[in-house]
Amino acid sequence: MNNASSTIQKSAAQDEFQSPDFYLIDDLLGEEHKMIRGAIRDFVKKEISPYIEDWAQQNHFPRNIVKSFGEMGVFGPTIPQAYGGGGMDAISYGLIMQEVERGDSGMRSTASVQSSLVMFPIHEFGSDVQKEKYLPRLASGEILGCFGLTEPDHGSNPGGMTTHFEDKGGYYLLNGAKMWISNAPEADIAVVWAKNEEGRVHGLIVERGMEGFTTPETHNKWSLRASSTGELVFADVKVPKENILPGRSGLGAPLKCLDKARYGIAWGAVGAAMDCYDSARRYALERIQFEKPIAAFQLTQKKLSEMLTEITKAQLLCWRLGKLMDEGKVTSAQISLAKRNNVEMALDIAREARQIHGGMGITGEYPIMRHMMNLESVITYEGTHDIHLLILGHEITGIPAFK
Ligand code: TGC
Ligand code: FAD
Repeated sequence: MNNASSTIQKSAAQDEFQSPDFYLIDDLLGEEHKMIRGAIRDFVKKEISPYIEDWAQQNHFPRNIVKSFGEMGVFGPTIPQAYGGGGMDAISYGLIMQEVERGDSGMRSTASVQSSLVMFPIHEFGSDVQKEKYLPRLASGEILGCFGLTEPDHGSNPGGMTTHFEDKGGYYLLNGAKMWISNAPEADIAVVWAKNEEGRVHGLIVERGMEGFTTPETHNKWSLRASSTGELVFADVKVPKENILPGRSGLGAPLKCLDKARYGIAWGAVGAAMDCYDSARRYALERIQFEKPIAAFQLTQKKLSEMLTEITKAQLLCWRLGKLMDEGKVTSAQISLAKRNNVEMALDIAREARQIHGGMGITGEYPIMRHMMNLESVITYEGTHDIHLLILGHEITGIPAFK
């Protein structure tokens, strides 16, 4: 495997992560699940943890990680093997997201966009030619994709989008702009959601190099600094007709992709929380104040006990959600509940872990502050915390309170 960090100095910190499993949830997993998780955990320890603080501090997206993720089977784990995917179940996909986000939410962003928001729509709604053309190269990491739904004036309300295309006979003419797009500045292709002349939403595959298509980078982020974020700008882009996704139109198409990605985030957030908890537990046992380890004080034990309780609940939620997904019974509202609960849980744990680390908690010597800042994006993207609450409110009452 390529060393993904040739230009960045290796950090001194050793990754000694040990995963909490208080309710023996491992007993609910198959041997293959544990093998996949172990392989990704080792990969993260060797290829992400030693470098991630420097990547984040330097606002550097390590492009080589894309190829490495492809080699490790991180891209498209649930896509059939015939298209280069892993042909795995939903629990395996979740465990991969958990381990990658344990390393960093920005790294998981790269992976979940490629798998759930680019490969999934091409596999689900694409033509056979599109599947053969793009999926194997996306799976191997030869090319990177991004997903353009959000616009400057339409975030929580993507149905209001103004990006549009006209049928010009031989091609579609695409105009508009997308904002806050993960992977955009580095992406080779973009799955873009735009309205036709009748106002119906369709997915189009736009390739880098098409005239009038640019991807300016978003600067000055305090969050997801190792992930590359940007805009997608379309100025009279001539998109070949064969690049429209023929299988489904309407807002439900991108929202179906979001279900997949939100599922992955529910697992990923557990990874970030476990890393914060593990670091806090170790620090509390080592740090001496008043001639005792701070772990000996009841207030520290309260923090650690509550962290472990919340992680255990979130682990069980993920496992059950994965089972429901594998059985084809999962609902969008169930996914919203898990995404919402687990990201808030991870953010709360990051904040408590920061307290346990005292002043050291604000430095890059420990992963806490990076996770905390990352999670501020995770709690906003893929549907904000409050939008997921309203999705649940809609499910409970039958009344949509969005508008
Ligand atoms: P609404 O009228 O409720 O629905 C429109 C159509 O969509 C259908 N639908 C779904 N279909 C599949 N899966 C779902 N989860 C669905 N939710 C709704 C619905 O049945 C309807 O179908 P039809 O056939 O009747 O037309 O839509 P609305 O406009 O009222 O909006 C509802 C709302 C607010 C929940 C939705 O717009 C929403 O989820 N907003 C949040 C936007 C969001 O999450 N954006 C994410 C952008 S991508 C991103 O953040 C990537 S970050 C990646 C990373 O770096 O990891
Ligand atoms: P707004 O929608 O303007 O919301 C602002 C506030 O108003 C929020 O608190 C929200 O909850 C609240 N609000 C809005 N509507 C209501 C309502 N009806 N009732 C109550 N409260 C409401 N998008 C993509 O398409 N692709 C990507 O790859 C992508 N990557 C991203 C990466 C990062 C780092 C970030 C930060 C965002 C990314 N996004 C992406 C965009 C993300 O999905 C949006 O930021 C998110 O959906 C919220 O939209 P907004 O930022 O415009 O906030």
